[in-house]
Amino acid sequence: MNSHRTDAIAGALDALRIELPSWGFANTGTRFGKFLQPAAAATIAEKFSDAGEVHRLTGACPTLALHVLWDFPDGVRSASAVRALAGQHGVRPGSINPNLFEEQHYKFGSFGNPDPAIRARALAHAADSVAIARELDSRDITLWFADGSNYPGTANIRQRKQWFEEGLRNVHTRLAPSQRMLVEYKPFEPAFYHTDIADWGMALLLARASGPQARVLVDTGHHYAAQNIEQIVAWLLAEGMLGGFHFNDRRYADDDLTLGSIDPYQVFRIFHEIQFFEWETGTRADIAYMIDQSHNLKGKIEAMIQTVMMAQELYAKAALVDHAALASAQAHCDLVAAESILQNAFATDVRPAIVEWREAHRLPANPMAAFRAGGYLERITGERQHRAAAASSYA
Ligand code: RM4
Ligand code: MN
Ligand code: MN
Repeated sequence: MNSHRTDAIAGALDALRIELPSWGFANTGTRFGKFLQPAAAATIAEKFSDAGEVHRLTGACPTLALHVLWDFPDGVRSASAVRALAGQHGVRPGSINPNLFEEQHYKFGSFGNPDPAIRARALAHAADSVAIARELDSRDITLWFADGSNYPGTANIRQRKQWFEEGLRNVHTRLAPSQRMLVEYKPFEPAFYHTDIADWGMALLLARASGPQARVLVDTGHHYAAQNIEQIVAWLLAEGMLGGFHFNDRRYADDDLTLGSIDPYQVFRIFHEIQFFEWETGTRADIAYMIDQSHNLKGKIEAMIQTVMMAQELYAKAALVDHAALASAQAHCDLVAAESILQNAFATDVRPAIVEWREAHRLPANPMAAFRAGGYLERITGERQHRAAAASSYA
């Protein structure tokens, strides 16, 4: 590979930062059961420690996404303890995720609940989440809602849309000028007839209605089969409304499989749209990349390292697209040339260039092998296994 191409890869990798999810290190399961792992993290300290290990090996994960209900048992009063842990493990607090779906009172929804007292509770929780984020200098509040209905006729869809607009506008008024709120969408589950924020168009309208610091969050798993996610990404970029991603892969629905495990070409195409936009506009897209996976079968830390390595590989491949040649082929409707530019970039083995980048940054050439040889897993297994069965939350 010539130096122009290795430089393009190094530049891309320097810019790619991937946030880890605190819930990805804890015991989780499916609706049907949980298979507990002796090394799973049960405390916020252990989650920071595991995230610190992933960052130490990959150099790409300086922040940890936090879930308010699971990681801040005393709400904003837990923030100082979290800040101390962050300092200790070299990983900063990342996005703050309110939990508006797990408690009993959210049975019929949160921001869209017909009961005004429950809507007020949901707003108070969202306000607490913003306060936590301010306290920790976290930039993004990530809002995902389980709200929806299971049976036709049981919910007033237009009324609920209005409640969502009011609620999100209210959250927006609490943001500091440097903060953002990211609105996530999901077509179904846990509600199976309608979801209040079902797709990117609804999330976009709600984000626009909320205020200038709101953006849309694209969870790669939250799409119908065969949906063209990179087109959604391109439109959101063009509208200046793409705020972030939740990385995972899907075969059927919200499977939360490892990124790129099913369709790496799709992830490549998403990264290509982002880098093409950046080349065309001469600006950097301000996008928060986060992982949203909680593995039940794979080792949790290994699955995170695997995801980061896959994201780096696909991002590096996208950096090899010759944008000027692509623009020219598109302008001349040279379909085969244009398509081949993408295919050739995707087919390039970028791993040697990534190893060079790692070595230049004094990182292990193979983070997964380094993890397996490093003894961290054995140490935490010894420390944690005695109470693994006792400790388990949703995530
Ligand atoms: C949802 C969505 C959210 C995540 C919850 C637990 O499907 O992806 O981002 O926080 O799951
Ligand atoms: Mn998500
Ligand atoms: Mn999801």
